[in-house]
Amino acid sequence: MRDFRLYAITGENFHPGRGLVEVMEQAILGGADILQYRDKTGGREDRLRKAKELRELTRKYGIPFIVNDDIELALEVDADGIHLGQGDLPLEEARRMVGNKIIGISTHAIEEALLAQEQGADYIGAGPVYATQTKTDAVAPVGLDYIREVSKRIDIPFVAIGGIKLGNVDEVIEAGASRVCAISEIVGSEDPAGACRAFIDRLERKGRA
Ligand code: 3NM
Repeated sequence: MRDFRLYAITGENFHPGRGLVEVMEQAILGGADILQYRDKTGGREDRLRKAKELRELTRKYGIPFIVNDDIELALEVDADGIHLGQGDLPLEEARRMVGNKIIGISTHAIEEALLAQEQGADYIGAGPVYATQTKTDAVAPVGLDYIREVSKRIDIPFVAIGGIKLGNVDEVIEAGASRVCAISEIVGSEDPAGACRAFIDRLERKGRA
């Protein structure tokens, strides 16, 4: 898959009164270079409409579009990939369904990361690095040690996630992450484009250091 640096995920609770597409477009304009539609609430019609709108948006900007959990929806809108948690469909089964689309897997321990890699995941999420209010069923924070371990032992791309803010991202990068993901810090910002620019700036500065 094409590499990325800043992974933006939808979180509509964080921007009441502002449109989903408007906020996500701001994130893209600020430098987010992969986008995931994650929605644990909406009904089928609602989800389909939003997924189609985001598919159109990401095509316009030429960035990958990933759907969380719902393989059927991902196929219906021709998303570039699917993101699965540990409790979701087994990776091998998902691979049969999506062919060569991108498959990302959330991991919270090195055994899960190694297994996802072995089974052919295209990338993994590594987290939650810090406590997060965004994912209600998140496991306890795994901390920077997990990022250090994954960066040493895993060869496929990994993205750090969970409680990542502009105030702590430097240490996440220092621990070995070259890709980060944030929900609340991006879509909950008054200025999503500015938040993304600031994340990119940190990633670039650390990359050059
Ligand atoms: N997955 P925020 S943590 C969706 O650890 C998600 O797998 C996680 O939101 C994992 O940036 C998380 O607002 C929530 O903390 C991230």
